[in-house]
Amino acid sequence: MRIDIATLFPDLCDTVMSESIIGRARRKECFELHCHQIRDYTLNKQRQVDDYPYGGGPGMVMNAQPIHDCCLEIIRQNEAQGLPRPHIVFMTAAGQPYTEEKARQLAQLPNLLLVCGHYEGMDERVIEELADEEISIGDYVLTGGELAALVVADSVLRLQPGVLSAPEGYQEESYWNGLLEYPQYTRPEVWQGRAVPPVLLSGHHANIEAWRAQQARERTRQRRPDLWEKYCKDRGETEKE
Ligand code: 6GU
Repeated sequence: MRIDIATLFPDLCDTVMSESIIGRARRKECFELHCHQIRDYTLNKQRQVDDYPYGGGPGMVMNAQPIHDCCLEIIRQNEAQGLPRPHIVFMTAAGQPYTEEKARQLAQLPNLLLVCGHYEGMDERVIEELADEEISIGDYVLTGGELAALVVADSVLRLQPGVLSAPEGYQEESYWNGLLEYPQYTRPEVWQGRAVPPVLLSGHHANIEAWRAQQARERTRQRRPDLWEKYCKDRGETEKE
């Protein structure tokens, strides 16, 4: 998979995507990631990327032109590599809420372009012109789309082959099956007077699996009644307890 990020902070995005699990997978070429400076596509002497909003009001609005020209160059680079025109996602607080289901959809694509703006917004016309969709990562306001784009890139790239060490690793995690994860423990067996649940030391794999499944359901019911209701509905209301 190839991901491109169009942003005013390409170095920030590049640094984040060069660390830890994603950074290692990038060096192994499990995927390709390119960060692009929108400011490089301005046509004015001051390299200004924003202007006052028509109709007045606080803050500035990003101009359509540099975003548009940056995206066209990225599309050209993708096509020169033999890839299709990338699926284009604009990161905006007004977008559709991001979920693991969406991550799994995006992970199937050969290429993806994430476009970051400021929270005051981008000129709506460049969104109309280019966006296949708008995504928000939650109901709170960020100063820019970069952290949101990095959340999307991380959650999509960890689903690519070779990125995680154990391919079954993510099957058991939160949101994969619609339940929260069961609690995990490692050495020592007793820490600060707290013992590991004895079943996990029993070596009885069927009992361990049953305990974990029960913990996952109980946690979801208590902590996330919204997820629990959906989980039960999806299973024909047979598992209410
Ligand atoms: Cl994608 N952008 C901004 N600026 N704020 C957000 C967001 C995106 N998602 C949640 N809040």
